[in-house]
Amino acid sequence: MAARKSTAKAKPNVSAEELLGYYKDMLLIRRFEEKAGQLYGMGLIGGFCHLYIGQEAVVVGLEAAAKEGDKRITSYRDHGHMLACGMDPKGVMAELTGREGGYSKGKGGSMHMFSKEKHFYGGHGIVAAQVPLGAGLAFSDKYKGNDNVTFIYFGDGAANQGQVYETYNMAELWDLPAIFVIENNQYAMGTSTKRSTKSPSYWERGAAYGIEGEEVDGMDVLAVKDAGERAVAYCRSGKGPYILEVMTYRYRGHSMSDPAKYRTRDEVQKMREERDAIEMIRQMLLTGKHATEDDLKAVDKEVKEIVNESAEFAKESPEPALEELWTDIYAKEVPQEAV
Ligand SMILES: Cc1ncc(C[n+]2csc(CCOP(=O)(O)OP(=O)(O)O)c2C)c(N)n1
Ligand SMILES: [Mg+2]
Repeated sequence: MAARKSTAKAKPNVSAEELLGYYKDMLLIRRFEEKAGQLYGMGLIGGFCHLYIGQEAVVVGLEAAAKEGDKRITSYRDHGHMLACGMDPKGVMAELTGREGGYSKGKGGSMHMFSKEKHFYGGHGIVAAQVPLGAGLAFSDKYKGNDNVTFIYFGDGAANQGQVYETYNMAELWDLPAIFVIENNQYAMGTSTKRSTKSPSYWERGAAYGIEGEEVDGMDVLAVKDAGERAVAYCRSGKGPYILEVMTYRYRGHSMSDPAKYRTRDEVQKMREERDAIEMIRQMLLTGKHATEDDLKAVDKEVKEIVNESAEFAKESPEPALEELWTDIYAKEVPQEAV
């Protein structure tokens, strides 16, 4: 096996239409997350809420490499993944506000949403728990004999967990069509990767199990798409799993309750100014004369409308009825004294 590090800069072999599509998809995630942040501040969203701002290119780039029937599973930082695979922003926002119109009828919240239709399997609050579950999803496709793949997203912090390596071992042994996507945003809550491992890169650890992999610039949606296509082609052809370590950065705190004292404002500002994925595509569209400022303004407006509508829907949708406490639970019979 030959694990390798991708150094080739992606060639933008995409049409203007596709570029504009990635711009719109990334912008939708960013504006949606900003709105979620606002609603949280207003007390309309309770509990935990982990925003994906800064990491948009990862999921948009990889979704561009996916086809119908491919599956995805991720952690609690999941709103972007849901929007990118085509779930309805209204249903996602209403779940955030704990309302009936949400994907889990308002009973799951930010970290627990699913869509069978879009093959989105959560939303998992336990760090790395989605990794073996994702291997199970990949196993089901292998068992059924189709050529679908499963994208298993997890963070740099999760990448230090034991269950990840048990999963690598089985996934390679069984040649599972699993793409392990390590979203390396450089921090696990307040712990920087420099403080949590001496290993220079996470994707190289796959070599111990014979798994192919590469590092990707996660602030460049085209590079992500390019690497995603390589990973997908490899997995679909039955060669087994693949690891993508996508180098990215989160602009906001770990969750809404994180004051982010473990890094400087300058560090965040520098990333925003010099490496922002949305800005990069914006410039590419303008300098390549694929779009005018007015075209981009129209996209911004359209995205804003979608997000505002989702927020309105989320505010107007009723809270779940009290009886809903006794549905979607494991107990077949509810003790009557509890009703
Ligand atoms: C098993 C377990 N241990 C600890 C936690 C608390 N916790 C929640 S998120 C997190 C950090 C994970 O960081 P990373 O995997 O890099 O993902 P990111 O938040 O950066 O997306 C920790 C320690 C948890 N939820 N589950
Ligand atoms: Mg992280």
